[in-house]
Amino acid sequence: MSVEVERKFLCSDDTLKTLEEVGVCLGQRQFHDQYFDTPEFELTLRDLWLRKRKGCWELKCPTATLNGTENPKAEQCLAAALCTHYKEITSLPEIHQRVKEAVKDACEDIETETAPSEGDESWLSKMNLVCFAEYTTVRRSFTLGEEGVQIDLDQADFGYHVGEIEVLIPEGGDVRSAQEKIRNAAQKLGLTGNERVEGKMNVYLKRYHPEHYTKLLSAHVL
Ligand code: V4E
Repeated sequence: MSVEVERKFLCSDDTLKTLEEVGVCLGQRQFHDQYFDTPEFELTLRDLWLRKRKGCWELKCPTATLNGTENPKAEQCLAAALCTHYKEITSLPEIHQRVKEAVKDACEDIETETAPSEGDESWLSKMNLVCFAEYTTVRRSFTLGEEGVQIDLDQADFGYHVGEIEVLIPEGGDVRSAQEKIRNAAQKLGLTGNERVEGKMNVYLKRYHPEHYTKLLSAHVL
């Protein structure tokens, strides 16, 4: 299972120009995401993001926080503050198990529910899961030549675009070194902002489901 360490950024015309000059374009793809949760937001309030993308189920879960260096330098603290790290689970039995554990207080009779087979979606209604967000993204991907660093420029169909610098590491891998690679890539792109940039979901929820958004803000998930 891999852990995705990433930093989002707002891509100005200057950044795009730099990226096109120093980066290599890996191509463009389009995907439609549907995100699911219970009406009480039991998954997202636990920072669990269940989605269906291109017909496949994925669950993004937070990873354990770092013990790391005892006295991190200021730039390491900043790099960490600007980055997120999430585990991406793609095995349907494991997704089903994790979701079942998260919603079990609300659905007492799902204890004995067995793992679904591919294509069987009856587990969604049994766990009271409904789609709360869906959007299509056009993604252009680049590499800067630095090993393992990918830059994605996302254009969502609800009118928001955002960039991501991303490094994939194995679970238990070196998050600090991934953050360092991301910091170097950000420098190459001339990114100067020290603020966390909103992802597509933040903007989507704020705009279309403000009540859900407020709950996640209060719970410090977003
Ligand atoms: C993890 C998460 C959410 C799920 C969507 O994740 P995100 O990386 O924003 O979407 P996308 O389409 O780029 O997925 P990818 O293709 O990279 O796997 S929605 C909110 N979160 C948590 C979160 C957060 N708290 N802060 C920031 C800056 N991003 C995400």
